Amino acid sequence: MSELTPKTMGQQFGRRSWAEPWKIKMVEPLTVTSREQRERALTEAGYNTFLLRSEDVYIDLLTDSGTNAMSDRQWAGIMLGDEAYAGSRNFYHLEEAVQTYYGYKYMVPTHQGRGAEHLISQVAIKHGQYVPGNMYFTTTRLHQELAGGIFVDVIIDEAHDATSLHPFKGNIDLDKLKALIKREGAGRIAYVSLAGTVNMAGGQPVSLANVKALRALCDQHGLKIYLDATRMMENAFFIQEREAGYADHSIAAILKEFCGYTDGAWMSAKKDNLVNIGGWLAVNDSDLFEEIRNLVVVYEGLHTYGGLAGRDMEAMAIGIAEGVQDAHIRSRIGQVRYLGELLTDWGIPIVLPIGGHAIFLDARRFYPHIPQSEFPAQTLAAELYLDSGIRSMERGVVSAGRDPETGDHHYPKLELTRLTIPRRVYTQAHMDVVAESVKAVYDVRAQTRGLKMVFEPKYLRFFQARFERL
Ligand code: PLI
Repeated sequence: MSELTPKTMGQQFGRRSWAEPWKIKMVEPLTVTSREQRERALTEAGYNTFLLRSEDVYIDLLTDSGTNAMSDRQWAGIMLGDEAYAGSRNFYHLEEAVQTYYGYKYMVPTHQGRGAEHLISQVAIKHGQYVPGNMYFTTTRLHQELAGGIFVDVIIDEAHDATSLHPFKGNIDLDKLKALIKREGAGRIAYVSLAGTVNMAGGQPVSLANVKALRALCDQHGLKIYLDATRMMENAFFIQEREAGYADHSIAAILKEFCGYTDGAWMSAKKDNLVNIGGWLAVNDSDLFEEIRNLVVVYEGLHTYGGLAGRDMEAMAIGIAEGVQDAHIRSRIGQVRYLGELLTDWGIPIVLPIGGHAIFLDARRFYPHIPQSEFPAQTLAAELYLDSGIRSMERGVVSAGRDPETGDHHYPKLELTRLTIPRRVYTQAHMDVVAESVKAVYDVRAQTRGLKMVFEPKYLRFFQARFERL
């Protein structure tokens, strides 16, 4: 494998562009606001981009979750919705798509990813058990903690270093996991919580070699592996690009092989599966599935709709088959890289290697004069919005929340502002506008002051916290 730099990583595209494998059939007008309007909107929103109204936003890079553009096939599928309470034909189509592309035996739909996280945490964690994982995700860790679990980060150290060019920064450090097993005993571990393209690390992938070795270790100790498959199709792209022997394998083949090393998966279909709402939970063990099938009725809906309309399940089944196409993923990640390379060319600090779903601005290096206690990444998200109406998201100390034991802030090493690219929504020209706005904010960085938090909700505070300028 050749050395990775933002430039060499794009070389597999050769001279050929990553142009989108689709054309535009319908458009949605955008609103352009004045600086004055944005000052007012941001103050009303307590300097939290989650509290802005979307009509006050120009280019919305808050998240890639549920913000995808559906295809004409998916919209046609919406008209085929079978809105039966029980046994909708769209459920069977979805079940077949999950079995075909992910390879798991049993599946229930859920209203979105966290519905599935809730179910798997409730059935697979006993109070006081440890849940080792490759870095936390906000909703995942919260559901694990609410089920009585204790999250332990076992990702490789490189993941916490925004500048490390390790090609698989999402990998589990098997020595950290072995040490936990040795210290606590396998019986005190609920399962290994493995995520593809680790969101909080910058969309960084896990290698097939890592999951294979993890499987072997878990088999020695009778441990299960459950996968957060939310962005696993994007993870498969990085394996195809970087892992020896996989260049000629399709994304679909790599996805299925990877999932085959795990015992089940939960999914936020709002990402890779190209829909606006939905999720699922799939496992191979029939006894565990019976428990899940029973619990889904309590929290989501009957096991053949799980909180979704029949039409949503149809769109998801079609989205799974579209999302796994090589040409789709290649242009999706190509667009993310295009933006990232514009920024690195201007010397703007971002997480490298460029990940799957977003560009993560490194707010520590962007604002070295703002201490983490004054929320540099939140500040950067606010400044970007003020400059151009672009909406981004904090992924730093605010997102990390507090330690449930001590009540102190978690101070993560990574203090990031995420520019998340919705799938099939924006054009290359939009990416140029975004890059120019980041540059404008970077040019005046020395004058920028941090924020103080003036309201803090108990759970997942980043969604609703309010701030004021210092
Ligand atoms: O937002 P949900 O409930 O459909 O999915 C939760 C969820 C689980 N795992 C991972 C890796 C996620 O990224 C995730 C949701 N992510 C959001 C909303 C995001 O903006 O990244």
